[in-house]
Formats: sequence, structure tokens, C-alpha cells
Amino acid sequence: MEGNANLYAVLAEGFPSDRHQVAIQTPEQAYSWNDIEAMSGRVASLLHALQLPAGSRVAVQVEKSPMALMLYLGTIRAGLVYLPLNTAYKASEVEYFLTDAEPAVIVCDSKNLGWVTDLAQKTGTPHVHTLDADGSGSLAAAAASASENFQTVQSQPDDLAAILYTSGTTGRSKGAMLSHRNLSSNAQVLKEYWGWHSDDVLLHMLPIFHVHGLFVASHGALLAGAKMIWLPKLDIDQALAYLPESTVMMGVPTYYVRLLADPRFTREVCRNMRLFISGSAPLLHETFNEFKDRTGHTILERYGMSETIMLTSNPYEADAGERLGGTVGRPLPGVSVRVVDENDEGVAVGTIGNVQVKGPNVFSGYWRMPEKTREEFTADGWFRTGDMGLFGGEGVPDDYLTIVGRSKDLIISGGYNVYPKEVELLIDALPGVNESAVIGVPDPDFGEAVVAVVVPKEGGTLDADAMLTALKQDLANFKVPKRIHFVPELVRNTMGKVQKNALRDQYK
Ligand code: MCA
Ligand code: AMP
Repeated sequence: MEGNANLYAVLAEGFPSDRHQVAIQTPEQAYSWNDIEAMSGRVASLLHALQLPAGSRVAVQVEKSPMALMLYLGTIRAGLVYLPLNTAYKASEVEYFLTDAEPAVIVCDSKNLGWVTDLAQKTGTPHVHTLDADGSGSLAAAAASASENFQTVQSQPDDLAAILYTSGTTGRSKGAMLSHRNLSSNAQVLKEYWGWHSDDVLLHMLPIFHVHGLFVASHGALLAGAKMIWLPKLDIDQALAYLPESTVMMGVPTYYVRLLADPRFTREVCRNMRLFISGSAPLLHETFNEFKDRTGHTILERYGMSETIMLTSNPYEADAGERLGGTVGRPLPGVSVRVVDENDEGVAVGTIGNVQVKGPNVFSGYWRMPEKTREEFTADGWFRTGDMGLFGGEGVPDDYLTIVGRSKDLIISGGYNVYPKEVELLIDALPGVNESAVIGVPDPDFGEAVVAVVVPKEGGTLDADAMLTALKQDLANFKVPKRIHFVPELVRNTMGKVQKNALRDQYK
């Protein structure tokens, strides 16, 4: 029989032959590899019975649980397209995704069932299910009576597996379309590159609605047949309790900052660890160095995007080179990375330019946005990341990439992306506001913190607390400014463009 390009079929090739072993350990319960097959099989049977057209979207906004992972795997097995949503998104944010993606199914937490049902009716989403943090809800109830024996759907490499929304500078979110090939090729490369093996134990504390936790971390362990310690979120007490029995951990820089802030985090706690990986946002030199001093471990920093999954990584094997703090390492095998000028011409080593990428991991385009897709690819097929970087530089080998900034106006706070334009539009719509500029300023915990600089209407005064309360109605909490500054006017250049760099300097 010809191989099946379905991502689940690829991952399952790595499951251990003894399916009774523990695959997922939570503080409450253990799940075996058999359980993964059976539970994801039940979800797939349930979805299959809906007789949805191929490529139908399953939108999911639920708390992290083993069953939530089964929902993901079951969706993939059924040949449907998984569309994860940050649990922090409010109704008005979710409405956009439902309108744009037109999913056939939405699965939500039962506490949100009221407004999600209203939205589903409004947007024509036919099927609504619930799934709560404890694994209960209408989805689990229906899955319980569906068959656990499900023959994973035969997929083609270019079939769509997932859509990940990532905002644009215009404030309108774009759905990055990822295929089975994109996801499985990246998982296979990372398995080799980071030396995954079946004896590994992954401490999984990341959310599973983004690339980092859902794909990079989960796929790594699944494909290696390695156990995951599955925690609902970052909790330092729990992290300290489980680190001694773990070998691999992944986190955004805030995870490492918070571990280091706790004096109980010692070399002894990390005694069985072989690899700490950081990504999604720049890791500060001081965190990298302090971590090495405290634990003896050198954090491996890597770089990626929702549109591309993982692109570059510092070396894992000692003989492959040094892990250099501040750099994101070399292009992964099969991935091409170039640094170019404004005319898409390559620049010399040591020169800063725009980072462009190519490879089997790079997405095919944005959902129903052919023009935007065309704009973001060069004529010869390179994807414009919007990141600025350089190869080499002082004391850095010529094939190591360093990310120095972004040409896109984006704030990364605790690993979550915030698009200033989206926040500015909401602030500008508040009564008494003339205009606003939203910027990121350095923050010891989140890396960057969102700050708003607001010009009140002439003669008026504004109340920052009232504004924040109003913003929280429509905006996920992590996007809500941590501070608002009032100014009589915004600094502009001769072209009339707001000088965000000057504002960042002033308010840092
Ligand atoms: C929570 N809050 C935040 C953030 N998270 N504010 C700004 N930035 C954040 N990231 C808000 C909360 O809503 C709360 O607000 C207040 O801050 C304090 O919350 P706290 O209890 O400290 O938050 P937490 O629950 O501990 O969460 C912080 C966190 C979490 C653990 C750092 O944000 C997190 O897990 N981040 C990981 C994100 C991630 O996985 N990114 C990968 C993207 P209030 O008091 O008002 O309610 S994938 C990606 O980027 C690419 C592809 C890649 O390369 O990986
Ligand atoms: P997302 O839209 O969530 O996929 O975020 C992708 C963006 O995160 C990239 O375009 C980079 O700007 C940033 N990013 C990811 N990893 C790193 C890293 N190690 N260092 C600096 N920036 C990073």
C-alpha cells in the first residue's frame, strides 16, 4: 500500500511498539499510546459521521487538556482542517475568525456556550460542541459512543491540515494555510536535529493554540514515541516538581525568566534534562547567560513563524558548533534562508536586511487572500518574513542568523503577538480620543509590554482606567495596554508618519 501523507499517519509511525506505555501524564491521570489511538479515533469517527466536505474547518477555542489534543489529532485523522483559537480571544475577535474561515464545527468551553452559539447562528456555523478543561462536555459525551476504530483518512501532501490566524499590519488577521507536508516535514527534520528519542520526557507547559506548543512541542514527542508531562499552563511550582523527571522543555523567553526568578530552580532540579529550547520571541543575552551559570545548560534558541513552522536552530550536537546567545542559529536541513535589501537582492554577510525563506515547511498562502499571498512572496517563491536580520557579524559564524528587529509593526509580549494597528483602531473609536499610537516597551517578564500613547480630543480629558475597562470588552487581555500615556500630540516625521522609535525611547 502507498504511504499515507496524513500527518497523523506520519506521527503514528513513531509511536512505540508497546502501546501500553504512558504517552501523556497529567498530575491526575496517565494516558497510554493505545488511549491516544482510541480517543483520537473516537473524535475522528464523530467528525466523519457529520459527512462534511473535505477540507472543512473545525474551529477550536478550549482550555488545554489531553482531550483537546485528541480533538486536534482526531480532526487531522478525519482529513479536516484544524483551526485553533487563543482562549483569551473575546466574542468580537472570535466572530471575525468564524466569518472569515466559515468553519463547519466550533468547539468551545461550556462557559462560553451562550455567546458562541449566538455567533455560530449569526455566521452560519452548523455544529457547536463544548469541551472543558476537565475533558468533559458535549464533544466528549458524543465521542464516547463513537467507534474508536477509525481508519485515518488518506491525505495528499498538499492537503490542508491547519489554518493558523496571524494578524497583519492592516489589523485584519490572515489565516496561514499549513499542509500535511508542511507539518510532517518540519516534525521529521526537528526529530533528527534535536536528537529526540523514545526515552525522552517532554515537559509540556505551552498553550496548544499556537505553533510552538501545538506543533513543535507535541509533534516532537509524538513522532519520537516519547512521553509528555502535560500541564495546563506555566506554573512555576509544578514546573519545579516535574523538571527532575523531564529531559526536554520548550518555552518562550518568559518561561526561562520566571524559572530563574525562583531560587528553587537549581542545577539539581535540571539533573535529568538534556535540552532547553527557547523561541517565539528574542531571548535576552542576560537570560541566556544567567541560565548557563545557574544550571550548566545552554538554552538552544530557534526561530520560526506561524506561516513556516521552524526555520532555523542553534546546533544541538556539540560537534556541530556552539549555541550562541542572541543568534537563532543555522537554517534547518531543507530550509533556505536569505537576507536581502529592498530590491530583494542578497546582501553581504554581516549586513542587516530582510529575511526571506523557502522550504517544504513554508505555507502555501493566506486563506482566501490571494493578493496578500502574492505580496508576501517574491516572484521566485521566497516568503517575506517581515523580520530583519543578518548572517554572521562580529564573533558569529557566517552561517548563523541573528534576528535584529522587524519591518512589520508587531509587539511580541510573553510570546503572544500583538498588532498595534488592531489596538489603535479600538482606542481611536473610544469617545474623547483624537488619535493613538501603540508601542512595545522592554518588560522584564514579558520581554515587551504593550503601551498606548493617546491624544485626547481638544479640550477634553480622558480616564485611563475607564478606557482599559472598555478595551477589555473587545480585546484579549494580553493585547490590552499595560499603561496609557496622554500627550497633546504625537511626534511625526516630515512625511507625517508617527515616530514610533521616538515614542519607544521616551516610554521605555
Ligand atoms: C497573560 N497576560 C499577558 C500575557 N499572558 N499579558 C501580556 N503578554 C502575555 N503573554 C495577562 C493576563 O491576561 C493577566 O491580565 C496578566 O497578564 C497577568 O497574567 P499572568 O498570570 O502573569 O499570565 P500567565 O497566565 O502566567 O501567562 C503568561 C505566559 C503566557 C505563561 C507567559 O502568556 C504564555 O504561556 N505565553 C506563551 C505564548 C506562546 O506559546 N507563544 C507561541 C506562539 P489580567 O490581570 O488583566 O487578566 S507561536 C510563535 O510565536 C512562533 C511560531 C514561534 O516561533 O514559536
Ligand atoms: P507568529 O506570528 O506567532 O508566528 O510569530 C512569528 C514571529 O515571532 C517571527 O516572525 C519573529 O518576529 C518572532 N520570533 C520567533 N522566534 C523568534 C526568536 N527566536 N527570536 C526573535 N524573534 C522570534
